[in-house]
Amino acid sequence: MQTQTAQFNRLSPSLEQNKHWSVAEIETLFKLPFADLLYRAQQTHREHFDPNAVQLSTLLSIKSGGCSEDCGYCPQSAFHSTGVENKKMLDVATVVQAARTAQQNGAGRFCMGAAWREPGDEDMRSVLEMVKAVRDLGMETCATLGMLSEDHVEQLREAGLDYYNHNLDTAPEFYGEIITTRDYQDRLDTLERVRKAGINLCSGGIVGMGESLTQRAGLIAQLANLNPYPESVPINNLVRVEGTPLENAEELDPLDFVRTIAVARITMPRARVRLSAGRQQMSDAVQALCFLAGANSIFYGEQLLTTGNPEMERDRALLDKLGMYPFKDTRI
Ligand code: SAM
Ligand code: DTB
Ligand code: SF4
Repeated sequence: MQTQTAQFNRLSPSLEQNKHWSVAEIETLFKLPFADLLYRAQQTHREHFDPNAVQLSTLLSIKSGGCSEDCGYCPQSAFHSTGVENKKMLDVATVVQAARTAQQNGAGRFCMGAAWREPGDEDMRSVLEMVKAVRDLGMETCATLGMLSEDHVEQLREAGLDYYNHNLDTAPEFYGEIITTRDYQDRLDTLERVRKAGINLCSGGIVGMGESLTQRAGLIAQLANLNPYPESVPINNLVRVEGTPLENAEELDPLDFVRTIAVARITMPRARVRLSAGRQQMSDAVQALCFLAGANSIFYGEQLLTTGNPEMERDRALLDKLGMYPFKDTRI
């Protein structure tokens, strides 16, 4: 696989004034004839990006299981019996070795995830060391640690964290049916603190949790109307894990997943839209449609946090088959 360095997307979304999107306008996009929607998404995509370049992020769970939040989709919540053990945090050397391996395999960004409602001060000390060490390898760094205080945001900024992932997950109207241990405003507050500190935002959501089309449009409206909208937008297809309240959620029509990607691309033209969880269950054809709809980032590596992801061989073969190549963002 060849690597292409940044020639496109030189401008951060923060340099442009957001258009305000109503939920109704976004719902209208969702209802466009499929070909019209994809054509519009592809046009938008080509205005801002090399359409054949895809950004590769590798995830590592640095602290798994036993989380005190009750997120209905999540195998790591202590409220659900999923067989995921409550493990202690990985040590710094193990994390750096995993990052080195990810880099050798072609990933440009390394994302460290922890099953926390929020990190404690002691946890932060190790996380900061990890961020600095991974950054020293020359990789982009991302962390997802739950809610953050201003102090913790500041420490991450000083350590040089490039991206903070914190998802809105779904529309405000549906949120209470999925999570009861924190509210939507808590999530928005953390995003605001991260944004203020100048750390790039990675924020998206999950589809296929039984939300209505209006609620799916409501999630996209929340993200697109953040001013500025996130630099990185992961769109996850629910991974239905046995033992979670959503284990029997009705499977989303794959074409509706593709539509969600297209609508994210149109409403957040300069964001990196990530085709995130749920790829293992997706055919190559559906993934190709997602790329056509404007997805230009994937999680790369055999494991997400606790569930599987396509093998790297399969991903390399897919990209080759589509004439696509990894893209490395330059540090903003
Ligand atoms: N605990 C932190 C938090 O919730 O922000 C960080 C880790 S948490 C696992 C990160 C994200 O993973 C969640 O916000 C959710 O969007 C996604 N996620 C978790 N379980 C999932 C599942 N079963 N299917 C799809 N996405 C999932
Ligand atoms: C995101 O939006 N998706 C990733 C990452 N951010 C942290 C997590 C997906 C988790 C899927 C379930 C699991 O593997 O536990
Ligand atoms: Fe905890 Fe994050 Fe899972 Fe929610 S999504 S239970 S906060 S690890």
